[in-house]
Amino acid sequence: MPAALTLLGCRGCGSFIAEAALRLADIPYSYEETDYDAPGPQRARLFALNPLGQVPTLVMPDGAVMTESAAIVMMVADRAPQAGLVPPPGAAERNAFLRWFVFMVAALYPTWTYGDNPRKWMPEAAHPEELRTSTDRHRQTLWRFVEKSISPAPWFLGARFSAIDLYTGAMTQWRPKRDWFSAECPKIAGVAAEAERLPPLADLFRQHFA
Ligand SMILES: N[C@@H](CCC(=O)N[C@@H](CS)C(=O)NCC(=O)O)C(=O)O
Repeated sequence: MPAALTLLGCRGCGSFIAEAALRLADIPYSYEETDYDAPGPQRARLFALNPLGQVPTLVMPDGAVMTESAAIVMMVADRAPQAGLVPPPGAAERNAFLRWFVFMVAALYPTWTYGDNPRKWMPEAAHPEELRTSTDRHRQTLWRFVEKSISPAPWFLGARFSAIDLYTGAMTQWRPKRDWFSAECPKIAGVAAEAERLPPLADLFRQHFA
């Protein structure tokens, strides 16, 4: 039995997505809680493994490092297609999956990256918080666009579960948070609620977001 994967993550963060994928795939892993903002040995370890200082960061049994939630999801799907994370080539949902999967990581995720800690990106600026305001606003525009585009039944892609439901479940916990989605984007809120009810993930959702 090879040594388990090691996931560096933090409570309530996007590492939840990688962890949920590993659980759905029944792939054993060990977990290291890593506060990417708190100086100390764990943060130093994170930066040594991933110069972006981001979670999820995954260390493979042979010491190789994987970063980027989407890459980790694809790797897990390769190893465990039965987990249903990625519709396979030829599946009716494949193109929609590719589109929204990349949208989650390429369009939505950076709005938090740049908005969470605006001073990091604008150290000289008199009002760095304006970057948070503008990225928060942009994110709401993006979510409203998603809301108009999808017809969940009950999953983001329709009848088929996919990793996008994990992104939706986690990202709707972040600004502008669940109440906003319930009021403004009920279809997205419904997808998130459905993901939270997945039996293998209910505990994990609670650990990260309760
Ligand atoms: N593109 C990366 C983004 C990961 C990311 O931004 N993670 C956040 C936590 S939710 C983080 O580590 N932020 C710290 C930082 O960017 O300095 C992915 O999809 O994994």
